Amino acid sequence: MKSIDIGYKSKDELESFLLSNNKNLLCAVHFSDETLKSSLNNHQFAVNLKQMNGGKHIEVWATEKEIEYGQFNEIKYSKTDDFLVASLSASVNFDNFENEIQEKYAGIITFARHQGFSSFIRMWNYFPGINDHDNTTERYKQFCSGRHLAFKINYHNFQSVLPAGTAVGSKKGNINIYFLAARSPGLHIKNPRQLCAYKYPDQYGKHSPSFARATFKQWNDNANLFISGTASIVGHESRHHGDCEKQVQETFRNIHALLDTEYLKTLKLFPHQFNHFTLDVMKVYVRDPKYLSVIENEFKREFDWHDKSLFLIADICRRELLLEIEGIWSTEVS
Ligand code: 3EB
Repeated sequence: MKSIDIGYKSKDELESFLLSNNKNLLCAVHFSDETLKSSLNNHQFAVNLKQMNGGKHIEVWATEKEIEYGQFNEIKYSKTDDFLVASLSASVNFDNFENEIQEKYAGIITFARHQGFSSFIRMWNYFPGINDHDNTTERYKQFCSGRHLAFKINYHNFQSVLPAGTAVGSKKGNINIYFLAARSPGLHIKNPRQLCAYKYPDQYGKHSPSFARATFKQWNDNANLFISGTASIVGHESRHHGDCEKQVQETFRNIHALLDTEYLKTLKLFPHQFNHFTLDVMKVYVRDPKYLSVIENEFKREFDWHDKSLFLIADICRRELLLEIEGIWSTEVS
């Protein structure tokens, strides 16, 4: 049985899914450029990203475990005995973005620690104007600096505790950060085709991006593999400028490198018998809707991925990148 059950549902499916499976809602993430109707109970929030083709799916996190809901300043959360799912929504001053992000991250780290969940497993970051320049420094680079400094101040050897991550540009509105944290660390996984992002040279910003390419986390009798936002980057360099088809292919190679059975075996993920991972959800961030047909054509070779995917229109953190893909896999542990 999955400890965390994640899937995309329509609004109509949500209620009946929870009832018929006897599950509790950990969180519901609404991806839309429309304002959310008020009075959403428990842990629901909206991210200002439009779905392709008018899609209206909700990212639903559910569990059979008992949940405690709460709110602390700008952070809403749900927690079980084993994990914490929390989200921060805030308006920020972009003239002082680096400091604002460092403050928000310091607040998140303190909050999670206080709750007893000091190990971050997976984090998502959405904010408007990711490629805009304020005070001569690109907003994404300022974001990276703020996040980097908050982790560095709060953890010894902070690179080793970084969660899998995504940082993507929305069109307008609040910044949204949401995350999964646990009581003990997950396993930090490197991508053999890519340089660790926290080792990027400073041409990509004064402070390197603070995320792991993937994390593995075992719960009781099941486990998750969280693959970070992955793009057409080999080593540290963007590949295939202006060629979306080739960028999709390179991105797929990067994701397959992390799923490769022989590679995973060398990591000794868990002491139990090795099982294959199955994909639960995938998000595909596309810079411009005009690329959708090219991307979907490449997905014909990955049709099981296509069925599980949510396609979102978003800005990617490097201007030359036309798409980014992330996913969550699960497996039973026997
Ligand atoms: C990259 O590989 C592409 O800053 O949290 C992907 C996933 C990317 C997460 C982040 C950035 C982040 O560098 C961009």
